[in-house]
Amino acid sequence: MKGKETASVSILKNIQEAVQDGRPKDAERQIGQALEEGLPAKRILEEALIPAMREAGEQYRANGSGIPQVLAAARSMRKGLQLLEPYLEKDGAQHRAAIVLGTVEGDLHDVGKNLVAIMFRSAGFRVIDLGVDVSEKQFLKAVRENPDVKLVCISSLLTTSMPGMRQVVKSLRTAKDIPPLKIMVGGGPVTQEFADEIGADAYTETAVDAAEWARSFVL
Ligand code: B12
Repeated sequence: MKGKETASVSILKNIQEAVQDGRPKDAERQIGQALEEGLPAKRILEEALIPAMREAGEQYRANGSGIPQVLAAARSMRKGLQLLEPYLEKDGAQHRAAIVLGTVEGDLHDVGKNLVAIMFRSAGFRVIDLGVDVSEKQFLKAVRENPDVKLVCISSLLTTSMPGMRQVVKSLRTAKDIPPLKIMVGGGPVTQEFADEIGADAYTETAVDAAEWARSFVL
């Protein structure tokens, strides 16, 4: 039993390194092996993929690595998420409600948003992912076209795209033809104070907590 756990820890470490160093093919192979050996997808996500991206981010921030490395890590992360997604979704219940999700206008960061999408799908929500660089108009259009939307999730990784987030919240709150819905915000520079200030219903630091919150507060 102890030997098996040691092997799991070692394969998780290998996956983390492959993602962090931007080796998507290697990451893919290792994740396939881990799944075959029975490691739960959630554990691979939480103990290898998320720490890998966090570490790649730290290295970038400390200026130890350049944009090509960060992009290679983000690509490996995306590949890994694609592989895990069907396994994470299997654990989900039937659809609870729909959520609209997007990274706000001017912002192209999508790794965190994609994680939020996966966590919501695995919690049983139907996710309408609008992608990145999503304008206020696109958010409103998606809500109008999908009457079962109960929650709008907005991601921002840049301080310069945070005013756009404020604007989306304001429009969703004031548009006369949009019924009351919950709004959740998140991403690196976003804080609870900022969420309160712009009138969002919720902020959480991680994608895992976001889905937990929605499970409790959204039908
Ligand atoms: C990868 C990356 C990139 C990649 C993006 C690739 C991609 N497809 O996403 C590239 C190279 C393209 C890039 C470009 C830029 N980047 Co950049 N980038 C990063 C980096 C290194 C990692 C981000 C990441 O993926 N993190 C991993 C994920 C898992 O974490 P996360 O996104 O924070 O998400 C978690 C939570 O925040 C939360 N969450 C996220 N969204 C949401 C939404 C909701 C509703 C909820 C509840 C929760 C939630 O859940 C996730 C995990 O549980 C960060 C540094 C860092 N440490 O964050 C800089 C960083 C975000 N970038 C930065 C900058 C400045 C830029 C550029 C302007 C650089 C430039 N001069 O060109 C451009 C902007 C391009 C644009 N218009 O968007 C700055 C932002 C500074 C600021 N506060 O404004 C950072 C912080 C780096 C730094 N320290 O300078 N970047």
